[in-house]
Amino acid sequence: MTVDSRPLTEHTAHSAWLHDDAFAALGSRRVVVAGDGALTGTVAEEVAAATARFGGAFSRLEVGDGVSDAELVLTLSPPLVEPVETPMVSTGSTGAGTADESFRLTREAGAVVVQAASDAGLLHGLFHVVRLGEAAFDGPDADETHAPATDLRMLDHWDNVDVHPVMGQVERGYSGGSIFYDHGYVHADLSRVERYARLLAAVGINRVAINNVNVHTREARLLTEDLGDVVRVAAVFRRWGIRVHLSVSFASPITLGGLDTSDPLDQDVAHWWVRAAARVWDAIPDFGGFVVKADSEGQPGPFAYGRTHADGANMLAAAVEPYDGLIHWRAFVYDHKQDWRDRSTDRARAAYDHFHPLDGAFSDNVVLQVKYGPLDFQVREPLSPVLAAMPHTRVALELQVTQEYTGQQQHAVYLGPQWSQLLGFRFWDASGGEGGSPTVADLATGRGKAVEDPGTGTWRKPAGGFAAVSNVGDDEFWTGHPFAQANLYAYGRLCWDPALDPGALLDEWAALTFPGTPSAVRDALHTVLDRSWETYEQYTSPLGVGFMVRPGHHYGPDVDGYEYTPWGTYHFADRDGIGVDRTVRTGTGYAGQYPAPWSAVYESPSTCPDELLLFFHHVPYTHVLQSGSTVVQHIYDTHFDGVARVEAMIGAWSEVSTLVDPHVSERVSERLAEQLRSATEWRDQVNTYFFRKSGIPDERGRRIY
Ligand code: GCV
Repeated sequence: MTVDSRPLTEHTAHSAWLHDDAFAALGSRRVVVAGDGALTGTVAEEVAAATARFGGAFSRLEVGDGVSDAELVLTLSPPLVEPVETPMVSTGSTGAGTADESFRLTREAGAVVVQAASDAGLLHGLFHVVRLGEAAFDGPDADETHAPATDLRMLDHWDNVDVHPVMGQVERGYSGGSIFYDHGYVHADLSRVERYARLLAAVGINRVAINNVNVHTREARLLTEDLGDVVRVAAVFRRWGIRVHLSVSFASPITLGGLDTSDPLDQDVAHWWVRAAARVWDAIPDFGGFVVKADSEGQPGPFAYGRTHADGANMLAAAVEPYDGLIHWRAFVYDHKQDWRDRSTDRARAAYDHFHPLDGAFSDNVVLQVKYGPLDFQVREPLSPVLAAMPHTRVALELQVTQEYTGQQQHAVYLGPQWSQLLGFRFWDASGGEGGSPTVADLATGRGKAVEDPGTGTWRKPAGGFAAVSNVGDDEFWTGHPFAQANLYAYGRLCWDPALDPGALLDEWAALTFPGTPSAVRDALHTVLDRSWETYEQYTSPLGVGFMVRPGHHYGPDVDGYEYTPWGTYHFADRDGIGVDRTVRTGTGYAGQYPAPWSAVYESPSTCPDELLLFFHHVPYTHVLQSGSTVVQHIYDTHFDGVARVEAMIGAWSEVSTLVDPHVSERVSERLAEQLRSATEWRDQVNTYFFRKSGIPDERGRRIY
């Protein structure tokens, strides 16, 4: 195809967490890079640039050459140091041809050796040293092995090649245009993609799907006649150890191949996919695989032919299997044309109802990609029960870095604490303690303890990994709100190690992004971001009930916006009460999709955690929460408090805003002002709505309209 010759952007992209000064410690040392492999070349280029900038010395040697006076050696095996007694931690390989990405760091009297079995591991080791800064060299003697929790650490882009008439260039994108596409073309200049790939490599991401899961006519052609563009993009990511995936339409044999069916059990259809896969891997030997959104929100799928989702996924899996390819099959399947009058249909039940019966039926190279909650990336939802209900299926946890329902990168909302909480959730233990049962992170990575469930027996899950929707665009700061960079950073780091502390990740991000800034700035960042997820929850929809957003674009409040629509996202507020009865006893039965003890905990309003009460129960406004407050008073209190907290965020930021780059400062201040306006709108609409519905005044007599 032809390429667009217009320049990508008129401005320079922000350095994000790869500020030049973040390389000062490494760049001022005598550094040796030893070994071959393409990514070792990338490591060498990084080191050469840093040492040139900061006055250090760089040499590139063969493995085994003498390195006597080096302060840092980055080398492929065979080892330059004695082997450790304990073997390198296994990554729990998930197949799909991913190299061992682990690395070993030893430090003796200030001399550091990073040693890896693969060049990918060496690249991760390099960025580990960058993150540590001076501490890499100053620390006590050490011998550590670092390995990712999972081989599958993926970002999905919902970018369209063509500008979609409603969703634009990037569906749910809040950061300008696409870094890949511009009005029907792939950018001629992919330098922005190269910078992005470098940023992703520095946080450990190793797979990227480059087009929207809603695959429109134009985007479908990436699989066939426009494959050359994918080849170009893949070449850029390859230099950074990242494999490219494509979202494909299940109807491709019809729309691209001219067949009259895409029935997964039809031989011609299967052959069409075999040939399509052969062409893709012939052009891109390290291609990752396909992502599929089927029978969901209008996307075609196997249901049209009376086939199951296992039939659909396995047919594609067979086509990509010879190349170690993967099929990421999304579990986001529900009826988006339901009748709001019908209270027995519950969208939250849908994924479990569709997929639980298929456990064990999927091929080994199918990864079922499950959104963290049963609805749709709300600020608060319970964990999807599908994660616990498929012992024999590889299940990936899907998160949303792009802030569709969490402030659209106008609001400062640091999602690290939310993800950390989700990853640490234990389906078989409600004590909140360390427990003997696996966490969600264990289920996604296939590591950790085996599950002991009376319903399903004892099992250890095969690894599925992580996927998330990217928040990046061609905006100067990549992410619209400069602080939204912290979300992308935290996502990558949590994929590598789900046990990392989100507060510590914020410090890491800030130190790399704003090196040398006074501690007052870091303190202000914590004041603004540490509790920002909770703050956003306070001034938006209450107690886990969700939505209440403006239909379509999903920004700002509209309490009844989705109440009488076919989308299945209702709050059922009337003059007496609010919430969705999802109990087994009187409701939709959704609570019964959880294993014990959570099925029982969620079933009763007296044990259901306050923050999820309205997700599981319809209760009177006077219902007393575990906190001691009534539901309606809780709504008033949290909404007033949420806005007060945004005011405090603005106060904290204004004290330090002159200490940071004026560019950043100006953008942050502008967004915080919008956050306050929007939070105030949320507060007033939500409080007024419930005051008018219930007739119950605020016990503190604050202004409600
Ligand atoms: C890509 C939500 C979003 C849609 C998105 C969908 C999905 O419904 O609003 O824009 O479509 O999720 O995850 O497929």
